[in-house]
Amino acid sequence: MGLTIAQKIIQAHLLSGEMTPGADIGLKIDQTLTQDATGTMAYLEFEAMGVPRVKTERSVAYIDHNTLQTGFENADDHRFIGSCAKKHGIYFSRPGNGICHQVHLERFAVPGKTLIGSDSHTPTCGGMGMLAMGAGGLDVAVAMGGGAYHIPMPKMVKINLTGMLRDYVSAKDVILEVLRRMTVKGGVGKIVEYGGEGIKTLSVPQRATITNMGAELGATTSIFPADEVTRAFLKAQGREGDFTPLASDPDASYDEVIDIDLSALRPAAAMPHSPDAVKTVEEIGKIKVDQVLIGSCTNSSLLDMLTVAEMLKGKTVHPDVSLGIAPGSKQVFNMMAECGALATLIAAGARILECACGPCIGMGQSPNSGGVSLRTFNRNFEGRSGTADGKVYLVSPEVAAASAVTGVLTDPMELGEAPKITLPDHFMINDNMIVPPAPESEMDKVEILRGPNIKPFPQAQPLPDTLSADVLLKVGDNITTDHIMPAGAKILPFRSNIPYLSNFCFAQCDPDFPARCKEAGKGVVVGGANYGQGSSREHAALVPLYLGIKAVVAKSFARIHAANLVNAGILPLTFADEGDYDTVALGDTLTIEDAAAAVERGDETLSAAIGGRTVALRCGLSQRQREIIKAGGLLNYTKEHVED
Ligand code: MIC
Ligand code: SF4
Repeated sequence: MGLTIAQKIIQAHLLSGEMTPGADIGLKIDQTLTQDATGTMAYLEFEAMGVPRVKTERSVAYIDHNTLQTGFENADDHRFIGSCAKKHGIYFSRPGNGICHQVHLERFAVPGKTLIGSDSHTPTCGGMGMLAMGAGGLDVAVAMGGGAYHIPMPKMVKINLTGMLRDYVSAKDVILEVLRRMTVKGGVGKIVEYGGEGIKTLSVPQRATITNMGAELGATTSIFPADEVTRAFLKAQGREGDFTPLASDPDASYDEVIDIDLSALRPAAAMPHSPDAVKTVEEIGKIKVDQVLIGSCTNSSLLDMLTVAEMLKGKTVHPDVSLGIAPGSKQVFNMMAECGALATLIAAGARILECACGPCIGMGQSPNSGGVSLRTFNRNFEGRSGTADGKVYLVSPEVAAASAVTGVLTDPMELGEAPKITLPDHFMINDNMIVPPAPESEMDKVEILRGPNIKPFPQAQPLPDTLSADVLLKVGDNITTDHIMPAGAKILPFRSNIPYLSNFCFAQCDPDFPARCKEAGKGVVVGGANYGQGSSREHAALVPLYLGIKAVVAKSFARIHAANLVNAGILPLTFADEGDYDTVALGDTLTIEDAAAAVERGDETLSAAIGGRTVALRCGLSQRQREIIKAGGLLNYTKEHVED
């Protein structure tokens, strides 16, 4: 039987396991990336493993998240990451060079290779036929050290694109349509592959918008074939030599096929507060808008910026609207400056922000109280903007630009003729903000520069024989890692200080949770379906570990978060009968006799006494994950297996 694109890449990188859906597979990782909000921890973990130089083909450390620098903390972290990069063989993308995913796509992505990144939007490079996955920092550290990356073998979904996007309808509208159909948990355990005649009409930046926001489906990753469109993009980036064609076999079989006619799509928006709450702009109607923000790793390419500039030419931003624009990379920014697009945007009244994540992660530009903010970003979780009652709608650059001028949510199809933007034959190539590592012969001379904000990370403990702890929190469905460990300008600077971060754990759901944990000394969290969706931040596991959380019992988990819990030595369990979720109350004591032995034996069902009743809990861990739990987390496990 033929193979899908992802199966081909997996087969070529398979170090352990069989390609049967759900089975644990270990993959050889060719490239890694980190960003600064997860990077400090990842490099501390890499140091703790004791491997002197990275063993990957290419590892890159980006600084793009914490660039507000309201105190010394972020600048210290940047310096620390820069020095680690130099010493250990990692390329360092300096602050100002752009958002990791945009820069990686432009300068490093290679079709057919594997990439993991300590950021959930790493699948962006799937737009170029790369198997690119988000992972926890510790998994990235292990991959840098030459270890395999383990995932459950995903099922395959094919999205068959036909037709062609109409004027003013954008790649963003394609992924919004996929989200509308599949929902934020519809992609869990799956890889989404795009194919069909329609893909030929989509450029690499458009494809990357689609694979980027595939993260919001909960999918393991999303991928496009590498074809002549890919070759042209690589050639324009001066990297034609990196091109290899890649396509699925004609008889490849998929677990699910979804057909989308591009010509039938209309400009759409994801309404507050979930990326799958999608309606067309026409259906939502002309609501008043307070803020428009254009940028983020989803929509900050040159194509996006030139489209917006063309739509704003000779216009003025509506008096009631604040328009902010953050280009995705220095390459994009520089080219906008050269061709005059930047001047057009300035003239229209846009507030130009540095090329970084910025407002996407709540680093500035929080909207006014109750304000409506249209953003070309990928997440609109409640409170993520920094304004608790802000209402964030996720839209395309075209909808954003049209609405910035009218002051109300506007379907750009109502405007006149659409601008026709073509990508250049040659991008401006200047990698002067990417610092290469020191040669191996000089690595010993490089001093690691540590700031006072870097605190030791918590050490996981092996599972006790009898697990007995109180339920210290009960939450509902679709809890995001932004709920578990919020980001934003006030908290993000402390990503390397777990004790301080712990004061904000679950702040939005229950501000008393940290104090309750500290008093109890140990505890259990109970969650609904898709627990831990969203970001890859391992802080959402490390902070609960620090607070003494021993297990999380949920209806189901998002992939990266479940892996992060195991890596931190916290046991993720699901209710065998989802109805039991309703019977558990805050304060109940959960006891699993013989927990360590049952996990080690490979028991798939554990019997728990919760509040006087007996409840069956499922333990869906692979053999390797069971050993990690037994060892007390991935770091201990890796140290034990260092000779393997
Ligand atoms: C996000 O978009 O939520 C982030 C910030 O990029 C995170 C990473 C982090 O929390 O540092 C992600 O997507 O993984
Ligand atoms: Fe940065 Fe936002 Fe992309 Fe996360 S989603 S990497 S915060 S731009």
